Amino acid sequence: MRALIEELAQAVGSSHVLTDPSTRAPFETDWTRRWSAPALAVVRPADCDQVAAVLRACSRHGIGVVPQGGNTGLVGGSTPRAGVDQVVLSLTRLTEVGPVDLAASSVSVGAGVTLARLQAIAHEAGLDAGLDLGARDSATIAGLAACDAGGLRAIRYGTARTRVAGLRAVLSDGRIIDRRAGLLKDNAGYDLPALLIGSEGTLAVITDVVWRLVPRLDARALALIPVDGFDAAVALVAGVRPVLPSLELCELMTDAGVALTADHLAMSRPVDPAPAYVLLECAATTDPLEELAEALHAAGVGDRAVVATDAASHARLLRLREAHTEAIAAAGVAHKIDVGVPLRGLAAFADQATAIVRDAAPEAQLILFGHLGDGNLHVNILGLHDEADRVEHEILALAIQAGGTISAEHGIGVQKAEHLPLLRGPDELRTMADIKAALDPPGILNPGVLLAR
Ligand code: 2HG
Ligand code: ZN
Repeated sequence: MRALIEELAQAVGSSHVLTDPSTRAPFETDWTRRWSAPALAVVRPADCDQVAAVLRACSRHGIGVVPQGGNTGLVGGSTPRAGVDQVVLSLTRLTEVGPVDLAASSVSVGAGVTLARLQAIAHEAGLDAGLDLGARDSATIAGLAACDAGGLRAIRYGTARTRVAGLRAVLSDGRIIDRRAGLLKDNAGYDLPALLIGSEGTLAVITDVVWRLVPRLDARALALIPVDGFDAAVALVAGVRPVLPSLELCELMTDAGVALTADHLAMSRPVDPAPAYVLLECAATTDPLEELAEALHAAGVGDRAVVATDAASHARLLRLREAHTEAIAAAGVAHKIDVGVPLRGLAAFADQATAIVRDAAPEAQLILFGHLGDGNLHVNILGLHDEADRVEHEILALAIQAGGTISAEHGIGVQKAEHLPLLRGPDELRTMADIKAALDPPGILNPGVLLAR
């Protein structure tokens, strides 16, 4: 192993090859604390050429490489796995930012640029990133692209896939795919960048992304609406969505989540307890409040909606939803199951998932929340023990039965690699394995992630 460490030091400089356990530690455990294992080293290249040199060295030595950005993943996809010889390839030093191209409405950024920085760059240019999520201060652009992150505003702007206009990436043998032209129309051959989006670092290492920006909309209105349950929440979406072209956020919370999060934030609860809550935000160039109020009135919920009256109450209500993850993490190490379910089946799914948890672990605490407009539900369970695998399996199977998916935005990672065959048939899995073998012949990129070994 010493030969590899020396080659890595030659590639990136010895101060950027971390071998000491205490300096490696922050890169070896994920945000949830559920996934943790030692790496041989953490390597921190500064640019695309150094990434290629690192990958060539690891290929030669047959050592696994775990690409990592802000380490905000939730499914064990960007930290090492136990029993495998691997290095963590940290991309946080790739922070170059090109000029904003106003005509094309895009900007080229290095892999390690955080979402918050991209948002600030876009804002300065009168634009917006068109993607937003709670981990914005740490989550990095290449990670968002590699995992096809979705977040809070996907109903309007789509997921990361929609935002990526081009990218540059390195294959495990050092070959470079450079599609940074960022053209909207370019159908000359296979869309290799599209293949890398959502590949979770198993096919190539993304080093640069050309990000498509959207107009900045500063006039915003927000309302929190208590509802009688998930069916009522879905009915509310059906009522307001067609008449609210400015709708850009449509979130779902339950009483368990609101109580825990309000407590965690030491915030007084903004509404009386209800089985569920819908949070709606509209954004436009002129104040959309009237449009929102009319839609709520027409949907019959005008009198019970809590409408943000100023910037502070607006931020507080948004924070109540966003801080769910932090509040849950403060309460313990949760089992997180990120599913997508067609909206027509959401309420039945929630009832059945609740029954699964109650029957298997009556003491466990279930918190359901998520992106209602996308049918993307975050099933968080605190206090699962020996029954955890069974519960996870049953809930994933339930999502599939409902016509949904076992991963809506967090990815498959290590957590769900064994479950992927529940959803994708043998022909599709074989095709995925063939693609993996073609792009990563030595199989060193993120071993065990997405495709079980
Ligand atoms: C969110 O929507 C994130 O806040 C995290 O996707 C969800 O903690 C979770 O399960
Ligand atoms: Zn989410």
